[in-house]
Amino acid sequence: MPQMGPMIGYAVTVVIEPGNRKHREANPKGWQEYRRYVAGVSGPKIVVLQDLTVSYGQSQPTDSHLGYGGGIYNEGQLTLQDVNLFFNIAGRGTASTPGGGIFNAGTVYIYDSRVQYNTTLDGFGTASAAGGGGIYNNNNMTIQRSAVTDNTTGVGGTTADASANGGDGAGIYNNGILQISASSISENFAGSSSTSMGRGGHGGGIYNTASVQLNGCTLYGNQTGRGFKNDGGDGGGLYNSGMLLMYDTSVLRNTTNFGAMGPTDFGKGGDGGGLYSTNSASVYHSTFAENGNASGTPNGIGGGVYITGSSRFMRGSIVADNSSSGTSVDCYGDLVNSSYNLVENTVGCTFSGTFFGNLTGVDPQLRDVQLLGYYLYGFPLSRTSPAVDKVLSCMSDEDQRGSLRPLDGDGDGSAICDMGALELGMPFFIPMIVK
Ligand SMILES: [Ca+2]
Ligand SMILES: [Ca+2]
Ligand SMILES: [Ca+2]
Repeated sequence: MPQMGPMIGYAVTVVIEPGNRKHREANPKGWQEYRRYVAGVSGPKIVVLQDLTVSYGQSQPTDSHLGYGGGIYNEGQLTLQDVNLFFNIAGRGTASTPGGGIFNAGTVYIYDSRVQYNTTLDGFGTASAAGGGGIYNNNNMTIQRSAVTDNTTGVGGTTADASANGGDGAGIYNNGILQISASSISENFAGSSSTSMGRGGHGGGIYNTASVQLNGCTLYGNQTGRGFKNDGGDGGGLYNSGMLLMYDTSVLRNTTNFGAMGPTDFGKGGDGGGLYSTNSASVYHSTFAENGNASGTPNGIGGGVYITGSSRFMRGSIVADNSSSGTSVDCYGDLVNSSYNLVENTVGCTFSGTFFGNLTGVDPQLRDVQLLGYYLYGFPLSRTSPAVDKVLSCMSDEDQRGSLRPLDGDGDGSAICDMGALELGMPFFIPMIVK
């Protein structure tokens, strides 16, 4: 049996360590026994999983929890520490179910873990594929120092003339309260439509309907689904129809997908290569670069960000070097009370309300993309970048790497915050020695 902690009310703590060789030798069937044990205890549970790989799981619609969560289904309190969730599938037969790697209906803490190569099953008949290829959060979740990469959502059902969409949120589908820090959401691909009239899946990296906060993260190389007879999915990196709070985060090289080009079927290319937001978005000290959107009828708009809705606030951020098949290369929408940003191309993008210190029409001189840590990428600033030492009222005291802000990047003796996710360090002056 797994080692059990003390009983607290109806809660029980279970710690299993399959990475511990002695544990493996003594308990080769520990994981199966744990599953059977947890299933046999009624009521809420507090479970801690350490150093574990959950892989090649597949959930069944006939399970007690309707087949939600290919690898793990949680309705108690669960902590994942150094856990790999690999190659799990949510759904079986004709039922595509949410949460390829994990479905959360309780409280989950994920630390130093990897959620990779998970998927939701394709939709069947007139059904859409379910959301959350890697993770579906329906309640409370915290993710730190982890990677959610290479997950997919399924393709929409094949029955013609139905609205069977590709699954939304290939990396993460959030319908609860989600906080992510120092983590990477990268190279997740949302499902396309099949031969039906459905659209491609929205939100390659993250699809948010409720509340998501990102702090010091990377959204890299995610992609939405293609609409073969309808629209391509919106929001390559992140699709937000709820509340988004973003600090010190790099959103780079995400793309939307194609809409139908005719001659019989037409659909727009996906909008918002990096970010697509239609409700409340507050973005601080973040960088949106080298994202793009795809063509269709009409072409997609907002290569970097597409930002409309009730609240549209951005401060100390960079939106540059993006591309678009349509108009509004970097930014589409109206930014309200937004100051100290650099938007390189402002076609389709306006500032309203009270604003100051924005730079437009200039290149931020981003250096090549760099690996900053565990799956974390970002674009450092060049020494001569106009974004250095420009944010007079700083909203962040650490950059994406956790380096302190502000630093005196231009070496003039006063330390002021930079625009974007990465703060440039102080220049070194080598004294010239003449003999
Ligand atoms: Ca540029
Ligand atoms: Ca600085
Ligand atoms: Ca300075």
